[in-house]
Amino acid sequence: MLRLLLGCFALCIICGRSKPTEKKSRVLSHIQHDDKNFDHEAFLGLDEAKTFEQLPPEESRRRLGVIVDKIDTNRDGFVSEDELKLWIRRSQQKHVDDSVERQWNDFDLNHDGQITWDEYKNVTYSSFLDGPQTDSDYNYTQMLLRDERRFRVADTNGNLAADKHEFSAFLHPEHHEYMKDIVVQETIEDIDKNGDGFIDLKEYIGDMYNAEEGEQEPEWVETERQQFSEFRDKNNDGKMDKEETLDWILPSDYDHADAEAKHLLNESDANKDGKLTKKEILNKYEVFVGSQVTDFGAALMQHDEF
Ligand SMILES: *[C@@H]1O[C@H](CO)[C@@H](O)[C@H](O)[C@H]1NC(C)=O
Ligand SMILES: *[C@@H]1O[C@H](CO)[C@@H](O)[C@H](O)[C@H]1NC(C)=O
Ligand SMILES: *[C@@H]1O[C@H](CO)[C@@H](O)[C@H](O)[C@H]1NC(C)=O
Ligand SMILES: [Ca+2]
Ligand SMILES: [Ca+2]
Repeated sequence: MLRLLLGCFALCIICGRSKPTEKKSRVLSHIQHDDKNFDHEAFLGLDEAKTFEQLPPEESRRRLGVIVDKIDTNRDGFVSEDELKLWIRRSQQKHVDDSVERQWNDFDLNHDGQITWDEYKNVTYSSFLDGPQTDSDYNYTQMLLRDERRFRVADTNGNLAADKHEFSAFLHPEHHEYMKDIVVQETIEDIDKNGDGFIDLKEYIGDMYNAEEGEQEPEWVETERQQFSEFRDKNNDGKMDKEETLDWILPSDYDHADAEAKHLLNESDANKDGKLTKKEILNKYEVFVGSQVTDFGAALMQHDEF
């Protein structure tokens, strides 16, 4: 499964402008064990998914019907796998673009169409810069350094100011080839507790699961251990290096849109002819748009309400 990287951003916004970001939740491992919401987000985009979760089933179906007509770009009355894939790609891109647009004015204080590092820093870390707190759970100094490092990588022309494309790369580095190294570096730093620059098995599991006193270990934890040995640690030296970590978080042979399209098709193609009618889709509307708010869905909603 693909490991999800959330930009530092979502959390920054809920905590209010004055607090920096919580980097460690960039990684949402539990998503791996809950496919359902993943589909809805991929299919609808985050904002739409949120809206749909509030709708009664009839209205949800009606709106899905409208979407189906849009997906069927060649208007042959069927939704093909390619059309589905294209739609999902567009939803993903839209989500990224929307998030940049939405946040732009909060940071571009002087409205000159650039977000300078100073602007970003002042907005995100204002209370810390006013007077460093000591009672915090977070090391703001470290987070600020990390943000600056990422900002400098995103800032391709090195003028310490981000245009929309650079700011998008800063917020959503996992979507940009040139941000790959910094994504890997941050991921390793998050998980590498003993500071040797590698992720060993204990650290890998520790990132997703911490045994509570007396609790029976869930089965997926053992599965993850096997995953580590069989797939993650390719050279079998007991730890993941940069290259192995990259393969894990941004596997080059994994296309999220492709996987989601196949998954949605398989779930709803009742007559197994390899394409979907509107009826087939509406019959499985809960697969496409969901039917209830889960904890995870609720958490995502908060991120967007500001
Ligand atoms: C950032 O804050 C400092 C201190 O308040 C101020 O001097 C500086 O002008 C601010 N920079 C920007 C770009 O707003
Ligand atoms: C916070 O991070 C900075 C920079 O990495 C480090 O020098 C400092 O010791 C850390 N402070 C605490 C309290 O861990
Ligand atoms: C396809 O869907 C069926 C149930 O509709 C499920 O049992 C099967 O595992 C799915 N296959 C894939 C490859 O997702
Ligand atoms: Ca500016
Ligand atoms: Ca290895």
